[in-house]
Parts: sequence; structure tokens; C-alpha cells
Amino acid sequence: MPRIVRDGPPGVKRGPNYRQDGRGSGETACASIAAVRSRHPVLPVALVCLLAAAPPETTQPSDDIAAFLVAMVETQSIQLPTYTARRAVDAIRVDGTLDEASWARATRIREFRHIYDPARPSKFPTEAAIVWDDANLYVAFDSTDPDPWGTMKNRDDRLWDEEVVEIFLDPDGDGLNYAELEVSPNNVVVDLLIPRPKADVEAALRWNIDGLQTAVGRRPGGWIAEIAIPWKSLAAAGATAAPAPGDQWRAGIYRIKRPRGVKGADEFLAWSLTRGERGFHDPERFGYLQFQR
Ligand SMILES: [Ca+2]
Ligand SMILES: [Ca+2]
Repeated sequence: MPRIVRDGPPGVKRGPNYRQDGRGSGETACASIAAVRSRHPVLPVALVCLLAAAPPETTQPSDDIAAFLVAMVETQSIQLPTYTARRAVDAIRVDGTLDEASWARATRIREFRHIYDPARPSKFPTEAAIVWDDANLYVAFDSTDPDPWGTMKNRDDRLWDEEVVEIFLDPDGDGLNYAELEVSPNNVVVDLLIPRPKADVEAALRWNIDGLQTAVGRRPGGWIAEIAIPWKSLAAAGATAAPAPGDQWRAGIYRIKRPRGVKGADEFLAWSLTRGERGFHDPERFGYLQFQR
């Protein structure tokens, strides 16, 4: 991702129109409704009234509820993508070549959009696919790129400042404690456990995906990343074993492309579009990852 520390969501603050005695007069209630409506234009009227009527001693819980409701309504009002990951049908060698039958039959994700400008077409097509078996989640990227580059060489370098492909995994879908993995064209990796968006990056970097395998390959005009993430490595993210068929996780799939020498041409691409001001760390906008036998 571009960065972990970034501006948060618009504040859901206590409105100015609550009476100190906790009882709203008619006028106060109307003013509160207007205030709540101005802060949360997407909320249905019934929910606006509910929030406006909350007494002041419940303002903090009310604000938490407001944030949750806003996220819920916004999320429901947009179409988040779903990817169905099938079980592998052969052994996957993590070698940067996608010649396994499992990859051939996996659906390819091809819809990657700019998080800051969704209408702008990407100049660098990206494909991704996911399969799984009892031991691992496998992720593949095929990135069209005439000039993949990277100067960073060490595990946990800030790869998001260069070029990467990325997968975020939130097994229980609560938007907390999700795993982030980035792989560079030189097969350098950074992995983080994000307790919550805007969390401290140094602490997040201390976590490692035990048993992680990655490989990178080149093809004419592009590069391949092939990744195996052991289920048991995701305990801190809430998963220790292979999911059961029918299980559903939340996931973000991203790419950063930074054409050398071309100002303003950087591409921050997402399968499931985030709100741009949140960078890639917008777990409410992660897509759905469904597991199928
Ligand atoms: Ca392979
Ligand atoms: Ca979680």
C-alpha cells in the first residue's frame, strides 16, 4: 500500500445540538437531524432520526454506531466483487511459472482500477488468481509491464514506495487484524499484520508469514508472482486451518506501478475499489473471497 498512516474517515463527532440534560426539545431534535444528515448524507432517514435522538450520555456509543451504520450503508450501496477460489487440482510449485493445471482452470481477475481515479484506464493490465489446498492459499499475479523495477532488497523494506503486487487477507471480515503481503518484481517481500487501519507500521512489520513461499518470473512484456501462504501462518489474523468449502473471507488485491521518468503516471490499482483517501487500507471495501471445493 502507499502508506499505513493516513487521514482517517471524516470524524463522526458529537453534534452541537444536544441539550445538557439529555432531553432533546423539538427544535433540538430537528437541528440534530439536520446535523446528522449533513454528516452522513447516505444514511436512510430512519437511521438519521435514531442517531439524532440519542441522549448525550450515549454520544460516544452513538458515534460508534453511526460510523458502523455509515460503513454498512455505503458498502451495501456499492457492489463489492466476489472471487471464487477453487481447490488446486495438482501440486503447485512456487517457481514463478504458472504452468500448473490449477492455474489454468482458475478464474482470472482482470478488473483492476485506479483507487484515486476509477474512470482512468490502467496502462498496465494486471491479472490475478487464487487457489487453495489443505496447506496453503496460493496467489498468482501476471502484471503487464515493459519495465518492472525495484531497488529494495531486504525483507520488510518499504516496498510500497516502489512497484509491488499485494494481497490483504481478513479471514473473519471484521476489518481488524488483517494480513498484508507485498511482493516486488525482484521477489523481495514485506508482510504486515494490520491491527486496524492507520495502525503503527513499525509494530505491524514485526509480524512474518511463517513458511511463506514466493517466486517471481519474467515473461515478454511482463512479470509473474507466485505465492504460497500457509494457513497456519495466519493464526494472528484469525485462521489456522484450510477454510471449509463455502467459507467466505474478505480480501484486497492490489498493484502499484510507477513508470520510471514519467511524472504523475503512478498507478495504484485495486480489484475491489477503495475510497481513495484511505489508500489501500479500507477493509470495509475489501472484496469477498469464497472458497469452493
Ligand atoms: Ca508454478
Ligand atoms: Ca480480522
